[in-house]
Amino acid sequence: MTTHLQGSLFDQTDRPRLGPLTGIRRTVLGSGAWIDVLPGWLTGSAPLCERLAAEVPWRAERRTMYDHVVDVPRLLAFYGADDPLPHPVLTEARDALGAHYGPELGEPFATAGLCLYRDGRDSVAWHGDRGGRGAREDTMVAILSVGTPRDLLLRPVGGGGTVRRPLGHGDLIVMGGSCQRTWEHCVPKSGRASGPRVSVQFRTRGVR
Ligand SMILES: O=C(O)CCC(=O)C(=O)O
Repeated sequence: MTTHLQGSLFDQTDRPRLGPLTGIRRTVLGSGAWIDVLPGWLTGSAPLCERLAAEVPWRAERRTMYDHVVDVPRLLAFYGADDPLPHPVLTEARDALGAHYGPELGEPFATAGLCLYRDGRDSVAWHGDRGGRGAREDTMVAILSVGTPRDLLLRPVGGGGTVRRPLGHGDLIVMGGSCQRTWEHCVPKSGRASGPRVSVQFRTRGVR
């Protein structure tokens, strides 16, 4: 049984629940960048995704491209360090990540950015999280994905092979080291994905 099939079966349980972080596996990407991946960290992802999609105060993202301001095809919400998160399991996730990565990261995860990909037509283009300190300093961005899996692609800035990770059903990925400066990532449109996916990105203070 593939990890993702297992993930989708455990996905339906009512109460979202986090597992231990002990099974997380690191892949060194190069140029000081790495990713840690833990499939199915959270069980009960499907009802959590439904609840977040329905209850979070989503807003459309607009971005200037050339001379035009255009809609980015996905919805967003941002929770600052002092804002209560929209579900207790997200607070639990942020704190568990902070405890696990604290010694290496040197500071806690503080903020949560949420993105709703309503269906396979929603996407985000190639970018690094280089707002604020992310432009100059190594950091970590931890992403918990619930709902229908979508591919997250990573490639080195300036060209090179692409790494593809399908993420949904409670999967965790942590992008670390220089990843936001020396690599970029995107979620391309998908003809296959039909259901919604919510991505929850935990970042340190001053990184966007
Ligand atoms: O959907 C994702 O997991 C990636 C989100 C992302 O790259 C971003 O919002 O910066």
